[in-house]
Amino acid sequence: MAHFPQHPGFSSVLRLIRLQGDIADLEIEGEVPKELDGAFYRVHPDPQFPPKFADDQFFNGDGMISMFRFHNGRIDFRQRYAHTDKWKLENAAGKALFGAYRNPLTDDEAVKGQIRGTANTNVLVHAGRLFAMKEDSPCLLMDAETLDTHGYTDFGGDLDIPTFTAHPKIDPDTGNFCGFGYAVDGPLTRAARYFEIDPAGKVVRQANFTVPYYTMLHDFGIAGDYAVFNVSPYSSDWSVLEQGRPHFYYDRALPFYIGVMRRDGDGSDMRWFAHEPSICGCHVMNAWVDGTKIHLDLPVSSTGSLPFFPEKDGRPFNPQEAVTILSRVTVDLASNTDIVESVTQLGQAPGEFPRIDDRFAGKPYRHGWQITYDFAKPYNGPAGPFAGVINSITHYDLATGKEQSWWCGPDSALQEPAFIPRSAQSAEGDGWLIALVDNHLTNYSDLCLFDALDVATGPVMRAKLPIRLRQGLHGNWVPAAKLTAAKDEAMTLA
Ligand code: V55
Ligand code: FE
Repeated sequence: MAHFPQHPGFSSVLRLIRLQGDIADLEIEGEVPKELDGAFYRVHPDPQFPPKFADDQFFNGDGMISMFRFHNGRIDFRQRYAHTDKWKLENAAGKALFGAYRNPLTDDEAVKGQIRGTANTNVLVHAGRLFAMKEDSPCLLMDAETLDTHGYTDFGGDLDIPTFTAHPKIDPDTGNFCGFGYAVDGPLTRAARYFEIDPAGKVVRQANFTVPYYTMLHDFGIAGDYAVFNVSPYSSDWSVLEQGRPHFYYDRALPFYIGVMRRDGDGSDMRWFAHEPSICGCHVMNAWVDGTKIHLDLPVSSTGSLPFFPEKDGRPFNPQEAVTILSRVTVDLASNTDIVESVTQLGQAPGEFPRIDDRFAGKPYRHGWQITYDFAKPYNGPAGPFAGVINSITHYDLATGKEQSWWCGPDSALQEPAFIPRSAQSAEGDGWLIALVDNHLTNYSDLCLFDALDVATGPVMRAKLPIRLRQGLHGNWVPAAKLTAAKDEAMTLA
């Protein structure tokens, strides 16, 4: 008999799903473009068992992976749990054994030393496998078609670090998976490693570096030959874990840093550019090289935007200061001071979950999209975390400065979009945007397609699910060529 916590983190809008299954040929409103052959994967946290602590964090839930397979003008849906080591151990015990988010001190004695990962943050196909990713643990490999779990990998022993990234960038020229791990010398350590994994699954580059202070190194950018990291003041220390407080606190006394290093080096060239007073960035839209300058485009706020991680000095969460605005942070490699050159506002509509046409990762680019928050719009659904403001999708034309938005209506909320090119050769931005729209009144989700350069018109197709998916994190579109080609040379499993 499962008794989940009776508070807004687990009930109402955030009620758990825990449903694994298949639906062949989803009901469609409009038309599924015939040429669309591939799959959209996304993930949400969905605790398998009632958590050990009633105040368990959203980020601590077990990863539930959804696949929408597009082919021949139809869409098939599949949903499975990522069978992490944690999921399997708890499944066998019939209850939660691991404790609080990123706090190994709260785990049952029986699971001490086991991999704590939940694979709940991002999913992407590379080298013929679905990578299910969480930044505190290694890469979990799953079957891209069946969603069966193979298990954690260290890439044939080549990647000997305990953590992986949930925000890789695929180099559009080499096809390399570019990523990093942080806290690689153990929890709360400043040691980090950059790496690249080629399209066959071989680790081809590794470079060690040290972050200026322990931080949530959640996302990064590639900019041509460089890797670019943003260090924002989410930090922690052992006293926090010993006292059972949330893993991260927001320390306004710490500077904001941009780190730049060559992707083909050993990390010893890493240069940190500081900015004070600090700002906070989380997800990266893109980065690119402009002569001696590097631009990193990302939504930033003047304090941390995650309300469940407290301010270190105890002050209450300030929603105004936490609003994130798309901005451009510029550093100059020719400068002889280690100071960020400028932070300029790029967008008007506040938002997060930035996306681009991924064929332009690390290059000069024109088009970006985000979920945006239109605070002026009404909301009819039940109250709760995330409810009411995750209500619009905005296209940012960075060449003209124009923005256009679509509001999902008073009953619904949005999940992170992804871009699908019309064809491999089509121009930047020519294609579709794909995103889940969750209706909080009917409790159904629609997977929607938009004309990516005309989002204001609204969905051109809706695939209708008979359930509402839980608010999720990240996902990606994978063209069929990558699903089938990769299968032939699937990497050696650990
Ligand atoms: C984030 C999300 C995480 C996590 C650390 O959005 C940072 C930021 C879903 O899990 O573990
Ligand atoms: Fe993220």
